[in-house]
Order: sequence, then C-alpha cells, then structure tokens
Amino acid sequence: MWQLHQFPLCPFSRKLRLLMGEKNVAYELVREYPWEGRDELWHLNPAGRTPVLHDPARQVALSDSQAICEFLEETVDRTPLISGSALQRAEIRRLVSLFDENFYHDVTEPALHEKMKKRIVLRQSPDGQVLRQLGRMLHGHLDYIDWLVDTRQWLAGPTLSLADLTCAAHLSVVDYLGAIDWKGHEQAQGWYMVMKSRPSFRPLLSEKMDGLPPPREYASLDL
Ligand SMILES: N[C@@H](CCC(=O)N[C@@H](CS)C(=O)NCC(=O)O)C(=O)O
Repeated sequence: MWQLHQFPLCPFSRKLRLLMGEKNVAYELVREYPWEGRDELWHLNPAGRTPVLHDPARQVALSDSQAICEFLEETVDRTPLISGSALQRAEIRRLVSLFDENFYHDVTEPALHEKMKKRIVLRQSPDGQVLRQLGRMLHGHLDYIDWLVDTRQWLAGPTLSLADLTCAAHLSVVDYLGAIDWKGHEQAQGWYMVMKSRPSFRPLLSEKMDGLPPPREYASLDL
C-alpha cells in the first residue's frame, strides 16, 4: 500500500490527500516534520520536502504534489480531476499553480510560519505586522475566489477539478490556524463549505497537529 509522508498542516499533502480521497486510492499516513530533517525523508526526496508518496514493496518514491497528482490522474481511471478540453485542462493547471505558488507565498506560508512554526518549533510569538499583511493578501485572494464562484460552476469550469481541491487545501490550513476572516466573501465561504462537506475532506478535518489545536468552528459544517 502507498505510504504518504506528511504532517497535518502541509497544504501540498492536503491537496494530494483530497485527490486520493476523491479517487478512492488507499494509503497510510507516515508523520513527517520536514524541519526535523530525518534521513529517511532526504533519502526518499532529495528536496527534503513533504509530501512523499512511497510504496516500499515496489521501491517507488514520488515527490512534489503536482507531479504525484498528475501521476495518479494518469494511472487511476476513477474521478478525473484534470479533464475536459485542452483549454479547460490549461485553466485547471493555471489555477493550481496560482494557489500553490501565489496563495502559498502570500498567505499559507506566512500563516504557517507565524502561527505554527513559531509556536511549536521556534517558541516565539507571531509578528502582528506579518499577520496583518497576510490578512490583506488573503482578502485580495478571496475577492478573486468570489469572482470565480460567481462566474463558474466550480473554480475552473463546469466540473469539480484539482483547482478546487488545491484551493480548499490551502484555505483549510489557514482556517485551522484561525487566520480567515470570511466577512464580505460569502461566495467563497459557501463554496468552501461545499468542499468541506465532501467525504474526501473528513479525514483532514479530524486530524490534529500536536500542540496546536484548531478553533472550534474549523470542523463545523455550518456557516
Ligand atoms: N512544490 C512542492 C512544495 C512542497 C513544500 O514546500 N513542502 C513544505 C511543507 S508544506 C516543506 O516540506 N518545506 C520544507 C522545506 O522547504 O525545507 C510540492 O508541491 O510538493
């Protein structure tokens, strides 16, 4: 069986877990904190990052969430998540990289640094200025997600796609860290509630990061 090396608040591992949930691919979790620099992680992935999808029996180790998602998309027939015309597939991939690169850089990464790493690794307080700047950046990203929700059935077009899973994965990490203010973003919030209600989301909502409990509303399915 696949082993997924990850930690609960890694957005890239969450994206992969959502895809594996939608496609019904079985896996077991191996808790991996990249900042601990375990030899096995570096052996499996020379970049030293999570996620890594490892099959010890076949001696296969895959890394980089997008490479793994594309691999599963090509090898598992069930529930295509990068589908449609070439133009539609390009739009899905554009949005995936918008969330994995821009949203991660502007929001997820600083939220993880200030609210997770400083608390459980560095034992420091978060920097209020960074949190305020992150809030402003998040507001801009939520405006764009509102617009996507207003103009399309799902974020990238007429069907659920990897773009929805990727965006929801990043938002769920920021939500766990209590850093989302949904005020004025009812469309994005409504779409996120739909995503949160999917069976593929359930294992994510019940998993906790040691020493860092989520806010009470994090796992709630009520608006
Ligand atoms: N592009 C990579 C990014 C993976 C990544 O940055 N993972 C973070 C955890 S969320 C990590 O392992 N960071 C440790 C480091 O960069 O040293 C992917 O999609 O898998």
